Amino acid sequence: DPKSGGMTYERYHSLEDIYYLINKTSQEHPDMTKLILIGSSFEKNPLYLLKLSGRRGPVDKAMWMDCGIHAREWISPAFCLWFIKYAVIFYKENPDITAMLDKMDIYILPVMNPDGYKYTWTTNRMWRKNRSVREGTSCVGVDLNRNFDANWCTAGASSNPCSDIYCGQYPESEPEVQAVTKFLRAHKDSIKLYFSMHSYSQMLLFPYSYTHDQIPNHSELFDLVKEAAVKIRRHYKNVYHFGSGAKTIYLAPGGSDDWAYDQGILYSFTFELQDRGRYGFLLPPNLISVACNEALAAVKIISMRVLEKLH
Ligand code: PAY
Ligand code: ZN
Repeated sequence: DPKSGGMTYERYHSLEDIYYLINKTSQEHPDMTKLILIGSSFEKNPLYLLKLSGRRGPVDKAMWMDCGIHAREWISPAFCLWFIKYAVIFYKENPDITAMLDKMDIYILPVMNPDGYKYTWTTNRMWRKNRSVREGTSCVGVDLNRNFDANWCTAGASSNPCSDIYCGQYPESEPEVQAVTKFLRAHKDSIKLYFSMHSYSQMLLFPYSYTHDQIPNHSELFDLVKEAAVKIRRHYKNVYHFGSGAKTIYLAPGGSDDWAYDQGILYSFTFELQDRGRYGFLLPPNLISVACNEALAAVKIISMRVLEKLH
């Protein structure tokens, strides 16, 4: 299939396999990649970022992409691996990925919630949160996408530790969120683009999710996600809905994309990958390649447009 470029990542990988794969990629492409440890999870699993760069001198722009905030959304880490593989294979072959890597550094966090991801492989496939424990409750886990300091724990989140959308004891209480916010704060002058990958629903979302208020550059981001959705529709015949999070899916305070936006990263997106509910979180492996290729098309078109604007 020319669209997949011969990529054979049509399976899901365990946490150990993912660590192995990103480590191997960084060793095979020392000229384009760098493995960066940004912290560790509640259960002390490492949080590795892979930094991708073109073969050129330093640049002042960067893009961030995280996957696997939610444990059960397996297509999300699969997409980060897909993107990494695509970047190292098609740098200097495909004009879009070449331009992206020549003009910006790309920071990729393949599994932001390693403890939860591991738990979905061993114990409960439908687990969403991390695996932090606290005194006074037997319920485990905080929803990392409710734990950022962005209208934290208002409507759309829960203060009940047993809830799947539990916001945590205070904003940034979780080590996974602390590691990400620390890195982003330290790099916020260079990071211009932010992507957070989730599933399912097939949606291209942008801030805000914590309020129905519009962001100042709403129409600009609306046009970007619209163009990406049209492209997916044309090439893959799949429908993606698009718009602000609050209006398109539901109120979700304390999310990473809203927090990044309020830090000044004005091109901030959350993607909900395949499917629209038939398999939901249990997307079968034979659908990985289409799901990843269409998401890749969206990341590429949005990144290319943003690079044109920033020029
Ligand atoms: O930015 O509005 C946003 C993200 C909203 C997501 C959330 O954090 O709740 C949406 C859900 C997700 O990907 O986690 C959607 C899935 C289907 C769910 O579990 O409800
Ligand atoms: Zn999610």
